Amino acid sequence: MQVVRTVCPRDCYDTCHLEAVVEGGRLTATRPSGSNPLTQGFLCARGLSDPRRVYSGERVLYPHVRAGSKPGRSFRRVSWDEALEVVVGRLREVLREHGPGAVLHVEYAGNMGLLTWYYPQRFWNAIGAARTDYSICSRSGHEALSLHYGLSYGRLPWEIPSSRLLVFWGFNAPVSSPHMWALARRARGAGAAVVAVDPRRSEVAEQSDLWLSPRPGTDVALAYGVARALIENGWVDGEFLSRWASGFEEFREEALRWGPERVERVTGVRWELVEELARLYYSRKPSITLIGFGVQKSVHGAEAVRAVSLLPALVGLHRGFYYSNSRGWLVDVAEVTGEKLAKPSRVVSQVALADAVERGEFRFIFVYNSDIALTLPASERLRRGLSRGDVFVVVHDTHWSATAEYADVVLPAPTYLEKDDVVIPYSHDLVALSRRAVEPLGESRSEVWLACEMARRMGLPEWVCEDPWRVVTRALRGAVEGDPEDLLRGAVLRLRRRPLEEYQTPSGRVEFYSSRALEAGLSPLPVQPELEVPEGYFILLNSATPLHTHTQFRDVHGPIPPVVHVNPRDAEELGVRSGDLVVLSNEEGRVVVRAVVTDKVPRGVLWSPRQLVGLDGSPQNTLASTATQRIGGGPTFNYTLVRLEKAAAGPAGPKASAR
Ligand SMILES: Nc1nc2c(c(=O)[nH]1)N[C@H]1C(S)=C(S)[C@@H](COP(=O)(O)OP(=O)(O)OC[C@H]3O[C@@H](n4cnc5c(=O)[nH]c(N)nc54)[C@H](O)[C@@H]3O)O[C@H]1N2
Ligand SMILES: Nc1nc2c(c(=O)[nH]1)N[C@H]1C(S)=C(S)[C@@H](COP(=O)(O)OP(=O)(O)OC[C@H]3O[C@@H](n4cnc5c(=O)[nH]c(N)nc54)[C@H](O)[C@@H]3O)O[C@H]1N2
Ligand code: SF4
Ligand SMILES: [Mo]
Repeated sequence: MQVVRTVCPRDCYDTCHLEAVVEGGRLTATRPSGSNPLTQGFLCARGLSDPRRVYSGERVLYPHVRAGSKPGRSFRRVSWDEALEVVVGRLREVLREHGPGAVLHVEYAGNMGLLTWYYPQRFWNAIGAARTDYSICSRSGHEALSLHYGLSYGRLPWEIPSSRLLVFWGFNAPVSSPHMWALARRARGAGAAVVAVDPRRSEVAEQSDLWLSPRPGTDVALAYGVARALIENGWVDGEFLSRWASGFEEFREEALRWGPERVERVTGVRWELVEELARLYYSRKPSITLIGFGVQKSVHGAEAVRAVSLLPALVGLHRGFYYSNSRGWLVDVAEVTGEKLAKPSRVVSQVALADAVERGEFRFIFVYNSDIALTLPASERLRRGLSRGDVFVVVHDTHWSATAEYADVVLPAPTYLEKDDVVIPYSHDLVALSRRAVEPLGESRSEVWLACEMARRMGLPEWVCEDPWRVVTRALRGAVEGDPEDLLRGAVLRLRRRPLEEYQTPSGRVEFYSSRALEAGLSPLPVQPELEVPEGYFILLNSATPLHTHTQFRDVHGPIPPVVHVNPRDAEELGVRSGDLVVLSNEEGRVVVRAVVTDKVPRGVLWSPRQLVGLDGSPQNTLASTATQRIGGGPTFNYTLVRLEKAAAGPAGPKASAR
């Protein structure tokens, strides 16, 4: 038996360290490793079932070329050589006839490794292909924070246990960050108060000392309410504000406009609770406000992040929030992607990708590390675009993704347990090698190998294919304490970060009144736009479930539950009972799911596990809008407007491509 120390590279707050147990060349188990204190001796259900995912029947093991029409899984197995000849041949043709702007690479964080995610971009940057703006997940919030704080980094998880107040604002940590949540529970055991701000009674709301349930998209109003209560009660830290902040007067004036009546009317939260939260902010220091990606994926999510992030500054805390620390590290990612040596020809919206693909703006689309046919908005239109006769689609994935059903060529990739990589976490600051435990399955080949092989066949310059470890160590030099080369020898290194009291704004202070926003033609203060839900529509929220990472693990844990939560009074009005089939619909399309009648959601609000596939085979994201937020271009998944009605008698039979 052999034990290999490695790192989970999944798009997850926790970036666990784990041990892979290998017997006779076969991975038999994964278990927590002690080298990362955040892992705390446990893995989540996904980390524990990695061996099953590695050996899943859904693995892509060989290169395949399409043999039937799209969508579908009719492919012919071919050699790597033949597959690459087809891919490179078509790529050359498109470049010659339409230029690099007609070539698009789309990827995201299926595996966050520098070599898996970033290194292959050297190839695409060298030919000047178009890329996306990475707006799908957290970008709007990063941009929002940078308006007031400069960079968006905040507190580290290590500070959670000694905090006296933890405010989870639109962040369902028990599900989306089980290890940070475990630290929060420890803090609570030691007397800390835990607060949840979430429209629905989420897992975090159920386990909190105080739960505020604002209407979706009204967090700015709520934050101004808390600010007003702090100001009126004389609970703000005047000394801190005069030394470290600017624009407080303007902010104060606006906050005072948010009196109890107005806040209650807009948010639906009783003033008593608003004041209670303000009191906790004042009386329980230090606190951390953990701002979720969830609250930020709303109609004015970036505005919400702006407003919420300013609350801890009012009570005198330097960056008293956590959002994501990825922009606080000094890692030179552009070194890995080769952006320094070559630039993409154009950058397109990832959120609105369906619009561009449907219009036929690309002739060649290369997808890796992302399952766009399920995860991007307006799935039906995106799928129509991927099925166009004039577009050639290549997918490089570990598993048969939904997007592979729209591919012309599918190439097999090794999972993280079959290759070496380095993962940069976004919450904690520990870096270790994500080490290969077993040989790549079938004929799967890594992203690095593929990029180099394509570069060679295309005759691209040598820098594209520079030794990956040389590239990684260069990107990490100065960014970690110690020698990056020690990673290869099994060291756990700490990322260096900028000081908490350093603000990279033009004034060098926390700018309550943001000069950058003003310059960009935005409101310098956070704004709460008026929201009106059209008659007959509900707001559909959707968030993560414990057994899946986005679309992954359906092969191991079964489908993402195709259900929708409906408030009992809404259900009664619509004549819907638990277990009924219902149709969710809007201008983009329709999805059939099963109703669960529950008071976990308030009236007018629905909730579904995100990225589910409906019982009619339609993805949830058929309903999601390609509208982008003004700040950061982010999505509005948590403000998806839908109608709900009982499905006509007779179950909607699943379609063939119900994946
Ligand atoms: N309705 C709704 N939709 C959403 C969201 C929402 O809240 N609601 N959230 C959005 C957010 S926040 C995100 S981050 C996106 C995520 O969207 P995606 O990035 O598309 O996420 P996954 O479905 O996990 O797709 C990752 C793919 O990478 C593959 N993969 C895993 N490891 C490797 C590897 O080592 N190499 C290669 N080549 N492939 C690998 C997996 O098999 C999988 O097919 O979804 C977005 N979509
Ligand atoms: N198990 C699991 N964990 C994951 C992932 C996964 O797929 N599975 N994905 C990872 C990724 S890529 C991401 S982006 C994160 C996301 O993780 P989180 O940041 O926790 O985000 P969500 O789960 O999308 O939503 C969190 C909460 O926001 C609430 N919410 C929705 N709209 C609003 C609003 O207007 N105001 C407020 N205050 N709250 C609102 C929702 O009801 C939900 O309970 O999780 C990461 N962790
Ligand atoms: S998915 Fe997240 S919580 Fe689960 S093992 Fe990986 S890093 Fe840890
Ligand atoms: Mo995400």
